[in-house]
Amino acid sequence: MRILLVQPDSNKTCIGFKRLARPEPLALETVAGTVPDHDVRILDMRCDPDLEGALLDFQPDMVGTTGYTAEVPHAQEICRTVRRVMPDAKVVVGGHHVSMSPSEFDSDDVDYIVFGEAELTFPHLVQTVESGGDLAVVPGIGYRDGGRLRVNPDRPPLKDLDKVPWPRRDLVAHYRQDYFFRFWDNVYSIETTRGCPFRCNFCSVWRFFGGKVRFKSPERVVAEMEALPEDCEYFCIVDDNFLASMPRTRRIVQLMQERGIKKKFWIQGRADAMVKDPEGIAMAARAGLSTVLMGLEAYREEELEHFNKGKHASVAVNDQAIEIMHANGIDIWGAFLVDPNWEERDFEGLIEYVRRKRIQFLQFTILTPLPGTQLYEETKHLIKGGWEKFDFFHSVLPTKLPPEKFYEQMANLYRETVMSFSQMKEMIRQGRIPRRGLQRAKAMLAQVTDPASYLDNIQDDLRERIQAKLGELQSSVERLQADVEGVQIELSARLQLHLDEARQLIEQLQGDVWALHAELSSRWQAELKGLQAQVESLQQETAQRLRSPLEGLQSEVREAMGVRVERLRADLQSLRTEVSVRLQQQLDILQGRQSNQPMVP
Ligand code: B12
Ligand SMILES: C[S@@+](CC[C@H](N)C(=O)[O-])C[C@H]1O[C@@H](n2cnc3c(N)ncnc32)[C@H](O)[C@@H]1O
Ligand code: SF4
Repeated sequence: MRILLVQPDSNKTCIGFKRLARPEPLALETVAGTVPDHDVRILDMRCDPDLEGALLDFQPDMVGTTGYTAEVPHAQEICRTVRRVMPDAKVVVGGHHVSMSPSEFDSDDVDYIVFGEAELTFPHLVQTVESGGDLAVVPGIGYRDGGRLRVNPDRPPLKDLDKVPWPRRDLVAHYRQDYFFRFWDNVYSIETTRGCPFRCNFCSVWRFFGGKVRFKSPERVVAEMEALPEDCEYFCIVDDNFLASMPRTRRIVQLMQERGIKKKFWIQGRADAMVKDPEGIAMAARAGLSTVLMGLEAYREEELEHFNKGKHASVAVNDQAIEIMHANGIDIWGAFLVDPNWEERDFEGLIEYVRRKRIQFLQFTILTPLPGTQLYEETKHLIKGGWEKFDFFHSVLPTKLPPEKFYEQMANLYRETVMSFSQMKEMIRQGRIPRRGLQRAKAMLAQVTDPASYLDNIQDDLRERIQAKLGELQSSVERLQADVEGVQIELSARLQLHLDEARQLIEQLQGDVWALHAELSSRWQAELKGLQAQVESLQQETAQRLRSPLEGLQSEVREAMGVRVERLRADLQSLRTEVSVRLQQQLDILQGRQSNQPMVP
């Protein structure tokens, strides 16, 4: 099978890390590693936006994409484009957001959803699709069945993380020069653990990976480090808490030193783990640990408690961890949460705290109800704004301060706590950060310290959402058109069928009519003959009946006529007689006169 995996472009309205970090797409590289017998390509739209070109060039049988919550609109757009350009290609979506909130991808543009980890589920899905097998028996997927999303039972997480395939870094080699992380270029990512046993109420990680931590063996981890290219001087360990087992951390850093791995690296780790084993941290520092992202979250005890960070978490523990970092020359990336309910004085308190603690790099994220978290369940009715706002730099919950004031405080928070330019120069001089990434850091800082960038983006954001909605509408219309065409085709087929049936019926009917007609006409013929005979006999009878009175009348008339004629004859005779008498008389008279007078004619 030809499989194209697509990394969505970063959200345009996203502020913050987009400018500072564009790591390799480790998730998709790992997904690609799960199907070694197939022809796989990765398109990273952060570097190359030409999805249509990639589709037409590669002609994939299947296209997979991924996305964090803020990337949902882009991932949806990818699915729509694939459906439009390559309607026969199967579309599959995986990753964090869809696993927590599949309804955004419950659409005709998506064929399959992979919930959670890909290692076992994706190859099973691909093999089932290729062989035309039964999707209902593939655990951990969702698929369309009769126009609806059907979700199969979950698949238990992979037990042995050493079975996670090596990421297919070769598939993104052509993008490598476009990847960066903070001040460093040519940065690689390595995953060594999954999951987290803690239950912070704002965090989706423990929900996604199951609430337990699983580890790759130190040997596997170090083998991955050793395989990184010579010219890579910095790598990131992407685990949520690399320090989850300090004995294992010690073993890894020890192996690194034994194998001569001399690279700087970045981790995320909990403060209480550092406090538990400061010597382990010192060993990690010697092995190249450069920066630790620590979830300090709050500068006030009651707030920290409210986040449910765990029984060993406290501001005092955070303070100790900060000291351990300073003592070992490890840079701190301090992550703090900003509550949308904050007022000016809450921001001021945080500024004062981080200045006092000399924290080099700061991350202030606005408390965001990510799908899958307890916070989401508690506040979902209050959420405003689209998914693209879930970048931790826009408040999706109503702020107590008016938005302008709130974002002014956000910008001020960064302005007041960010490292000065001269401090940065000093770090460069000490070799802690390279000079070439300075420009990127400055660009990001310029953005986060300007209140307008939080608000200005609202217009872009609106435009983007309108465009996304238009795209959705367009594809709904296209779907509708396709549906209508389908219905039309079906209807005309049915109509044809009905017409054929009707024609047959009519023909049958005509036959029946002819038969009936023939039967009737022969019956009528017979009846007519009978009728004619009846009429004739009636005529004869009538004639008969008419004849006798007529004959009587005739003789009466004849008789009467005879009498009249006789009378007339007699009258005529008598008239003749009278006339001849009178004539005789006249003649006699005339003759008498003539004998006395001369005759006149
Ligand atoms: C490391 C990391 C970072 C680093 C990246 C550094 C680096 N070099 O990689 C930095 C600091 C830059 C970062 C930034 C941000 N991050 Co981040 N990050 C992580 C972290 C810790 C690890 C990600 C990782 O690479 N995992 C390793 C890979 C292999 O695992 P995976 O991504 O889970 O992929 C597997 C499965 O999900 C699945 N899968 C994934 N995609 C697909 C696709 C298909 C088709 C299939 C079949 C399967 C599949 O298969 C994979 C293998 O099993 C995660 C938390 C976590 N543990 O996942 C947060 C996390 C992903 N980040 C998160 C966030 C929110 C952000 C930011 C928005 C925060 C911010 N303040 O700006 C930014 C966004 C950056 C951006 N997009 O522009 C959230 C996302 C939550 C969400 N629902 O949106 C997470 C989950 C942490 C959290 N809960 O807060 N991040
Ligand atoms: C992986 S954690 C930090 C490292 C480590 N796991 C810990 O707890 O100390 C990443 C950080 O991102 C921030 N973060 C995570 N989820 C968040 C959310 N829903 N809203 C805002 N910020 C969040 C928090 O500051 C959190 O500490
Ligand atoms: S914030 Fe850190 S410790 Fe808390 S659940 Fe998330 S990953 Fe675990």
